[in-house]
Amino acid sequence: MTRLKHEDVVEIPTTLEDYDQQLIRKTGCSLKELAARAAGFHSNIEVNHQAKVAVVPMSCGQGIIEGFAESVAGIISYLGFKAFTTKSWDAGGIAEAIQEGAEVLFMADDERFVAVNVRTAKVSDNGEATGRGYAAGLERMSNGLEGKKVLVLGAGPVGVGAAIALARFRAEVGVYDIEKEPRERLQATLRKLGYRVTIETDLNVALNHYQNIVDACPAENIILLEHITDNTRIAAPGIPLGVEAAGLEKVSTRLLHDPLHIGVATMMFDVL
Ligand code: 2YG
Repeated sequence: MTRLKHEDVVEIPTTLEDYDQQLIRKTGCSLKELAARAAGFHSNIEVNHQAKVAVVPMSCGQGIIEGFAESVAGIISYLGFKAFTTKSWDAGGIAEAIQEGAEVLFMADDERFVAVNVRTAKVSDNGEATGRGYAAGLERMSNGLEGKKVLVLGAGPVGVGAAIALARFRAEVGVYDIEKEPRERLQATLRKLGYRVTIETDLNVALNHYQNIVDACPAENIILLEHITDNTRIAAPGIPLGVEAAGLEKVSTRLLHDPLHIGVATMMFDVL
């Protein structure tokens, strides 16, 4: 689980418009359209924008990340909802959120980042939602994934969320993880859902073989310039980015990567 830093989030609220324009150029979808699609909405006209959303800072564990709650609220407000960060933290913040009439609460400690709808009891987890949101982004960027091979790097919660969504898009899913156990667990999870997954045991061979990649692992400099072709498309929720600097120029228009946007937006539509 990567812990974001202040510098990862500090500029989010003031760069949302630019971010969205880039996302539209790459996927043909705005953040709102992509997240609604990932959450199973067919068009976002069914959306109740009246939902009041509270983001509650949590001081436990390694503590508050300055700017984190503000960035989460900024993304949710940008989607058209009424979002605010509570003045109090932890239990006081949860009480304040309820007293202010919030229907949805977002909060993150060091283990989980969740959205909960206090009226419907719907819950969305950032890891799974991020994987599903990025899979939807790759599907749009690729104009459909049916029959296409997609490599998932990293079999953690984000990779599992992505693999399930990719299988639902009828992609041919391969998974690589540096450890044997997580990739076999991912394969078993998908098998239970009726999907086949190919386990890749050699990263370099896999990266030379797949053109569509979901980079859901925290490793840096694993996707190299030599692995990138004119048809390579990368959805990279993993932090830090796994594409080496020399490869960025070549893949930039076919690369999705953000610290919070797609995951938070997908969580919001999940709990509506
Ligand atoms: O409330 C706060 O400010 C802190 N308790 C937030 C701590 C968040 C820790 N988790 C992470 O930084 C990431 N797992 C968040 C999601 C990253 C998505 N790619």
